[in-house]
Amino acid sequence: MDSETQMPGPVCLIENTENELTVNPKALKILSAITQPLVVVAIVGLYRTGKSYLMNKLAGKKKGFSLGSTVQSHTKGIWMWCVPHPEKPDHTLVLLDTEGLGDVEKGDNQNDSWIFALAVLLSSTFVYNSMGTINQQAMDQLQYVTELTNRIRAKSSPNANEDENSADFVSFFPDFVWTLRDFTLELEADGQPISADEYLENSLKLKQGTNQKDKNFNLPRLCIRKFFPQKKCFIFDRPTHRKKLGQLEMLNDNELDPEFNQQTITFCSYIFNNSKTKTLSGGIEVNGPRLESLVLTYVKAISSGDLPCMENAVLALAQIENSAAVQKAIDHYDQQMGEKLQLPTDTLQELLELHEASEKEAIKIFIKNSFKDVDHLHQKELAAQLEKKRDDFYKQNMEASSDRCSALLKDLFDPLEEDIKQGIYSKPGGYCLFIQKINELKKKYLQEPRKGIQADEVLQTYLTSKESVTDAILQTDQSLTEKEKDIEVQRVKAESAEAAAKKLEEMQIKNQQMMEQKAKSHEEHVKQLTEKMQAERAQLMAEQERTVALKLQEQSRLLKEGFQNESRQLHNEIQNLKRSMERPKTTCILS
Ligand SMILES: Nc1nc2c(ncn2[C@@H]2O[C@H](COP(=O)(O)OP(=O)(O)O)[C@@H](O)[C@H]2O)c(=O)[nH]1
Ligand SMILES: [Mg+2]
Repeated sequence: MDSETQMPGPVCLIENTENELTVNPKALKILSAITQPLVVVAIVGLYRTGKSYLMNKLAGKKKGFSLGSTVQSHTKGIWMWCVPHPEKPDHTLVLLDTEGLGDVEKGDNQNDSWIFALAVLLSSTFVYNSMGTINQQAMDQLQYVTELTNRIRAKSSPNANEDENSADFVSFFPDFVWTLRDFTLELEADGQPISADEYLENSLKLKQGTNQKDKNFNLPRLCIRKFFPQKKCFIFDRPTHRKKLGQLEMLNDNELDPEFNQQTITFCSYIFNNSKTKTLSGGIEVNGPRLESLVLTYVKAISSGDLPCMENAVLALAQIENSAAVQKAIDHYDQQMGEKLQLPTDTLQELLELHEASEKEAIKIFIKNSFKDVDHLHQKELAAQLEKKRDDFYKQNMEASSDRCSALLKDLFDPLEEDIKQGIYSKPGGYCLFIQKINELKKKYLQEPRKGIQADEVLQTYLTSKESVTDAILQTDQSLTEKEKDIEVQRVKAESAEAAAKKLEEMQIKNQQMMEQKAKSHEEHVKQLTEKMQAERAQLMAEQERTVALKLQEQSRLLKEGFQNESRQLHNEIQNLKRSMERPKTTCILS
């Protein structure tokens, strides 16, 4: 993180008032300046359970997120603090603290579940914090998790015959960490010591039974298991004597319970070393501007009464970045051509080769900077702009050549024209002298370098315009017989017909070259796009394989616990996923 984006303390990112969610532009501005990939850790849970205190530990600071807040005294919503990542160089750690999440049972604020959903959507590690043991009350608080399916959509248009299933979410849901504060139990099961993770695993076991009570018991557990296959649990002792808890911020580590200190260190080092970079479908790593766009898209959807949709958010992001990618590619093309092109070029080939090389680099830049370019619309836009630029250069090249040749002709032939006016050639033998002079000047003209592709054409046009003058000199030359004059007239005619045919042929060749170039451009676009699509497909397969593997684990666990129905449901999801992986890859059509 650059020094100018170093944040002295947290700012509110999303404000949660009674009726609406609003995004804080100041926080967005901070995000927009962070170019590094982000690791986003969000914490959620009931108020006054030590969330902010723990987040300050992750920030490595004693103070930051304010502690002991009551619901009234602080802006409710999501607070953000971006700090340099302590373990991953060139990464920024974004801490998201939620403020004022109420008691689920009171159900007094609709927006609380949106804050919960947003914390899930925006983070790469999602910390659920609660006091004491994992008892029914803690589970009940997790009602927000069971609501997630009604709060979030993964795809904008789920397959008609498949209900949206948890598999669609799982690949892009954050890893789940449960922190248990003031934990007083011994970690053991059947008299054997167990790890915190095993304790969590056991707490999430389902109950056999079909009555409402069992269903209520099972639902949040099943949801956590389905949504968050990647789970971790940390327990914490009470940090200090009850009386000192109020001034925890003032205390030095050596005044805290050593167990608690150790547990905090273990937790922080797990987060620093294992929390992943926030990544979107397609392996897109989230940096500051991208997180900014996600926040805006999600909050806008919620505010307008829609469900925030993960796929749409990625598409909205792609829209912004792909337009910028087209511009970046075009800028590069312009810069290359500006640097290397000197008009007029000697041949059309020279111009086209330069275009081809610059275009190739431009396409590369576009491909590198774009993603999810639906129907290749942006690439087509790039192709159209490059084609227009090539045609413009073609025209400019002709004009530059014409201008240069006309100026040259004027320099060379002006004295001759003056002589004609003076009547120098209007005498016996004058025609022969005139033709000699013309040939001499033509030779000089042809010897001049860098006349460009219009050299012949401009000369020919000039000579044609002088045909009547030539004829007049010929006819007035009394040293020639009528027969000789006739022969000469025929010769001049043949010469001009030959020149006209040559001009036509040259034009055809130019057209042919331009057509070939067009085909080559298309080929280059398709070639680079195909490579990218293959890479993207491999990425997608890897993501899906990861999901299938996690789902299979969960399925076998459910089976072991004797939950055939739930296991079958998961089995179906896995089959759907596998089927979708077999679908033939979309072909690359770019016209
Ligand atoms: N009992 C207990 N209190 C804590 C713990 N961590 C922080 N506190 C204190 O609990 C109060 C609320 O902490 P805070 O971090 O603001 O909780 P939040 O509302 O969940 O963010 C403060 O007075 C803290 O000093 C803990 O692990 N156990
Ligand atoms: Mg707090």
